[in-house]
Amino acid sequence: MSLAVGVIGAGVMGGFHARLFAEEISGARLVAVSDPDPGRAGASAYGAQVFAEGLPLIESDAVEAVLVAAPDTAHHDLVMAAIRLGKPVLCEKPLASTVAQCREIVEADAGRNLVSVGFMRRFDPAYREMKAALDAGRIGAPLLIHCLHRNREAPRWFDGSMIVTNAMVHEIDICRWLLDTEYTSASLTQIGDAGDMLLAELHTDRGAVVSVEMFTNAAYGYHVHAEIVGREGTVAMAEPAQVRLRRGGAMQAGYSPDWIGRFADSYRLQDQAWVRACRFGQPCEDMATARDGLLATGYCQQLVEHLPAGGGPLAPRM
Ligand code: ISE
Repeated sequence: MSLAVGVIGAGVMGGFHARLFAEEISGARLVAVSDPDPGRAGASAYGAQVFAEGLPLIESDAVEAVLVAAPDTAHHDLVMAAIRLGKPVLCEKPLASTVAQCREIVEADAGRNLVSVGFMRRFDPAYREMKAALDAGRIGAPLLIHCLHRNREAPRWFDGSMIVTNAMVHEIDICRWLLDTEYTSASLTQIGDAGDMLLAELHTDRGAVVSVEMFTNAAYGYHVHAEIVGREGTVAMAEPAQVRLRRGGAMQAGYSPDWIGRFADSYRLQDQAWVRACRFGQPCEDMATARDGLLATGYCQQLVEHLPAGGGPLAPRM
């Protein structure tokens, strides 16, 4: 029998996940969508039941598993409700807004493994190939990861810390996963006075360094790139565009306007892996756990605290 999934939140992310469960993910069916805006909920529901709020959706007997794509501040209560009812929950990042809230979730989930966090880059074919090359020893010991993360335009509601908590959090998670490491210190340079460019250098407990250029108003498109430099070689992402347009003496490759275009396959593969794990009761290898969500929120909080001083020590907050 297929897994009955309810999606909480019908904004850009919730709407996208709802479509995946309704149309693309095998072994799943979309049975409910909730959003305070009935028009938005209806448009993402594909005929499934519509709720105005997330809690009744979680409590509904028709819902077996829950995807949370509600505003960040609502994550904690919704995830805790799903744990209380013993329902698997895949929560968009961040797991919760504060370290204390994440810790509460980790404790409630201990030994049950009901909680997954949507760090979808772990399912991106390019990152996975880079990790496979690294783990197979093809580039020798890793020394440095160069990361670049550019958004076309920062949303109007981005505050000074969201360049870290909303955007750079992906590099924090994916580089921990790639290198199987924890961070020990950071140096941070804010470039310009618009608060939209940050250069971070993160040191790890295995000696490798992670450098991240974050630019949230890059104008030309959405662009994420990474290269791992090892002792015996490097492995880097190819530019993601699938085609090249040649015309008038020039060659062009397009960038998608946002992360949904660039990471559509990652979301699909992540949601598929989650559904498979829920249906067959197996742990989903590579999926970020509640503990990974706690660690990511903890590092972000420390980085935000270090922003004014330009850096400082980091430690995994458990
Ligand atoms: C956004 O919230 C995401 O999660 C995207 O994956 C990320 O690349 C972007 O910078 C964030 O604003």
